[in-house]
Amino acid sequence: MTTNSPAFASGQTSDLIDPKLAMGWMHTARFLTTAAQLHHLPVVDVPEIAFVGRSNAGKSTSINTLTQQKQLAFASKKPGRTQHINLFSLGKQGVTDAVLADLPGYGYAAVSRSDKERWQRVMLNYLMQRESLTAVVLLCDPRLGLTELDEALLNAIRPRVENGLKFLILLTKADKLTRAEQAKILSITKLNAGGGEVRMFSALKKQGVDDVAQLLWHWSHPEGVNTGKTEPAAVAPETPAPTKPAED
Ligand SMILES: Nc1nc2c(ncn2[C@@H]2O[C@H](COP(=O)(O)OP(=O)(O)OP(=O)(O)O)[C@@H](O)[C@H]2O)c(=O)[nH]1
Ligand SMILES: [Mg+2]
Repeated sequence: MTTNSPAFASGQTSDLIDPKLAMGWMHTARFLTTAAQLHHLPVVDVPEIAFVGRSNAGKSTSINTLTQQKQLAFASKKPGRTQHINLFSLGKQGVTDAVLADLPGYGYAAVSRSDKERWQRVMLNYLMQRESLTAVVLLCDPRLGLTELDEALLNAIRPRVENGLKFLILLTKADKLTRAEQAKILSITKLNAGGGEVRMFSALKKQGVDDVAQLLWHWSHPEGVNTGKTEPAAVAPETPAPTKPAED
């Protein structure tokens, strides 16, 4: 299993950013904009990392945990909470050097068929066409494993993965499993990950948080730790950005 990040590819741990710095970088996250459709999103020319997965898998919660902010993304016990693509900017001193995207979940039974189809279309368009998309984090509840829709998503992004799109399968809610169960599902998922990274994660126990922050930092800074350079902000909204997330 490899990533395209020099540090991860070479396995030289000295090349890795200090997890504290990676966490500090994640903490800079701020709301950028929200959109119901791909063509309403601003053009972004910094790396964009999308959080995708089944409804209720823990996408919004993991964004809040990674960014150490309680309510940046809307999380809820009720599945189907996120209904827009919500973008968050990352970068120190207000200089955006990456964007996180929180996407609505799929597979929520109580949604009407037409809504489901509309969302699957918006999501697939986003995953296949969004130019700034450089990495996908697929969240999966390990008690359910990779579902048919997760597999369909992995198939849809495969051509982009072959062209360098990175992906991470994040096994969420690790706190619901014993250590032995975690080890087992981790090794099974790694076998099926097809070139992607796999990590266990618990928002409740803060498990895997530093490690994922470090990975996302390296994915967003392929030039590495030593240069530390940040390009100027590169976000050009096509439409005026609303000041707060739409009700979702
Ligand atoms: N025990 C436990 N519960 C979690 C964890 N992460 C998320 N949850 C819970 O799972 C539920 C769903 O979390 P969300 O983050 O809203 O899930 P989502 O994937 O964004 O859902 P949609 O927006 O509907 O697609 C909430 O009740 C969270 O508190 C975790 O690590 N451990
Ligand atoms: Mg959500």
